[in-house]
Amino acid sequence: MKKFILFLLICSCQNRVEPPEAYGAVPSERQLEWHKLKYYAFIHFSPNTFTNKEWGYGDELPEDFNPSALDVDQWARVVKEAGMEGIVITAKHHDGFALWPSKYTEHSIKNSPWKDGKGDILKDLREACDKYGLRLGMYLSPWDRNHPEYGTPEYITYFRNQLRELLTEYGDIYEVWFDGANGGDGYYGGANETRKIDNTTYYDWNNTRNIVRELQPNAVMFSDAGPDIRWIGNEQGYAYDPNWATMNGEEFYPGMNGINKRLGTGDEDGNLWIPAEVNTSIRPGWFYHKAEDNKVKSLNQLIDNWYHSVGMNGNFILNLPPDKRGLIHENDIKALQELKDYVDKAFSFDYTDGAEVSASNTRGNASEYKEGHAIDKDMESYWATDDIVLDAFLIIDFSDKIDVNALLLQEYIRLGQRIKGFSIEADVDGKFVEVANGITIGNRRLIKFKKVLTSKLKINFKGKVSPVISNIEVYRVPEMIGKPKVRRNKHGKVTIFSDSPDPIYYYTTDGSEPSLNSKKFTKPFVLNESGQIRAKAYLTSGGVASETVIEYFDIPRANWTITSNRESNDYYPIENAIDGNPESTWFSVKNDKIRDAINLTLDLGDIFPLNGFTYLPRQDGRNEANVFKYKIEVSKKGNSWTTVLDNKEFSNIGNNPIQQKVFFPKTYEAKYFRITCIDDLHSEGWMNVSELGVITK
Ligand code: FUL
Repeated sequence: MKKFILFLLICSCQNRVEPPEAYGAVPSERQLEWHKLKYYAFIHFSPNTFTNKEWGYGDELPEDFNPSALDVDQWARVVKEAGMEGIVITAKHHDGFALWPSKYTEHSIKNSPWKDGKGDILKDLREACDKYGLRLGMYLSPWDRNHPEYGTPEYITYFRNQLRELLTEYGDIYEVWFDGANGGDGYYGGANETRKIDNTTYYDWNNTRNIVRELQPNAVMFSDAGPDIRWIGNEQGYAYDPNWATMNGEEFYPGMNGINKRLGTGDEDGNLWIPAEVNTSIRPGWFYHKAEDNKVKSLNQLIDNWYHSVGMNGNFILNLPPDKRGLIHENDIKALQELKDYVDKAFSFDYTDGAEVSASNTRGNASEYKEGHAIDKDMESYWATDDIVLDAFLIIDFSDKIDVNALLLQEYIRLGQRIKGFSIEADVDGKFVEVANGITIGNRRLIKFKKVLTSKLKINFKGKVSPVISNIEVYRVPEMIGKPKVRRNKHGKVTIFSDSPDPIYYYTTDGSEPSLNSKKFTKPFVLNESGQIRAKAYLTSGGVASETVIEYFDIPRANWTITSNRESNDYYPIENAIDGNPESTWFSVKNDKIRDAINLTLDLGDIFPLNGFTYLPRQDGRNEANVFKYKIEVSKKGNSWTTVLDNKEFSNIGNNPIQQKVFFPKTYEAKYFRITCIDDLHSEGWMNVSELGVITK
């Protein structure tokens, strides 16, 4: 009998076709758990919420933190109802204020008026997360503008003590968020000075990370350089193709400059698995500002973020900043629900259900690797080819003709990220016609293409090694048309355009809602005064309308002249700063030896009542030469100058380079406006401006 069993065992071993070997770096079990998530919330809440700042200086008083109706149960309910799976909270942001009664500092809610200092937001949030079945993550800012010892070894002990509190007192933590920012100056216990640290050594990351491993072995650690998940390199919520989950991690450290683009793509064949988390805020800023109540991301925008995060080999962390009441604002809730409705509707019916699938090759002709596994919804089963077959295709046959316009592709990432190149073809009148293509897939890739009526889709894969596909889904998602862009050039000419395929545009200038009865945009027109343009795009093919875009243009710029005390870089003329085109930028020459701060002076051609200004830094994904510290002066005649603002900072302009809109404390009548760059972001002695404007209304 024993011999017979042995014989059977040998036979079955011989018949067994070995699975493909893993390729390159592969995810850890904790990363695989994280890859099962898609979408979760970020909460930015601190004294900044009350002082209207993005980066607190560290001198805010605990009394400043005084929410009138704080209700973390509301946060968790909103998050759950939005279809999100967890919450990462700024337990401590750069201002050093702790949202829990930390033993190690007085700069915490224990000295705030909220609940007479007896409350603990993290404890309440833990309970709320448990109630709604959400995960909880902690953001603990390494940079601390409040702590007197920041910059010395003592602060590292303090930082680690706080980390231990967060990881031992609040249950299971799924993610720890370490930010890379260090803007230099701060309160630092009253020192009011600049403290720069060496990002490569100061935090002794290996030992700091060990604390997380020891206390919360399942938690993933985020930073702009991993070790478990990485930043995507922008704060607009966009991953692009290619997006490799691999990186040569040792070449990076948190807070390293000039790596944003590389973080965006990852490193093909990088030796560590460090996939991307895609972050953005539902509003322009990370903290709540009343002035942004009407700037909540539109449904179109959020859908675009969805395809470029969840659909681009990343997870999506969307920030919902509680307001001064301590509640997630109604406008934010509305936008979240609209996105939820779209996602539920768009991906409710998968056309691979009931479809037949065939493949150009199946590994060893073995049933465990057959093509059916690519549509069986079991993420642990997969279709694989023989080792020597790197190019392969699948055909999905729906038997009837159907309208489709989106596809989900997933690699079996336990065996690495193997595919570099894919295309999708649809059978149109008996011939396969390409409808979309791309480079990387990874854990999850959603591809949206123009609607096609077809009974068969063919998906071609190009592997770096043999492809291994765990899942494919096919959808017909609602058609959308993106918001148009409205621009006015220096001479007052207004253009309306967009990236959408076949739009027509209608617009108004009187504040009314555009419709098919409004003026149709056919060619650029002139707007020679300040005014508002509202525009909407429509799909020519079928009535679908975009959301309305509202652009306000201040006084015309035709008579403006602009000068600087620093020469311009040859390729980036100074006129770029006022040409109305955010894609063109002025760069001064770079010279860190000249100690004079660089300035730009606008001659507005006439005297105007100035209430503020706008500054847009370069928009090309880099941040060198962005103005960080600045001074504003105005003048009536150009000989004597009045200082309006001095030594101010554009907080977070490195990571979130959106338009900075700054109001003056009062109105100044002036013909001349001057901005001086006291310090650029990396103190390299240069300056850039994509657009500079004044606010007269
Ligand atoms: C950045 C920080 O400086 C911002 O304030 C915000 O917390 C964002 C998520 O990360 O780098």
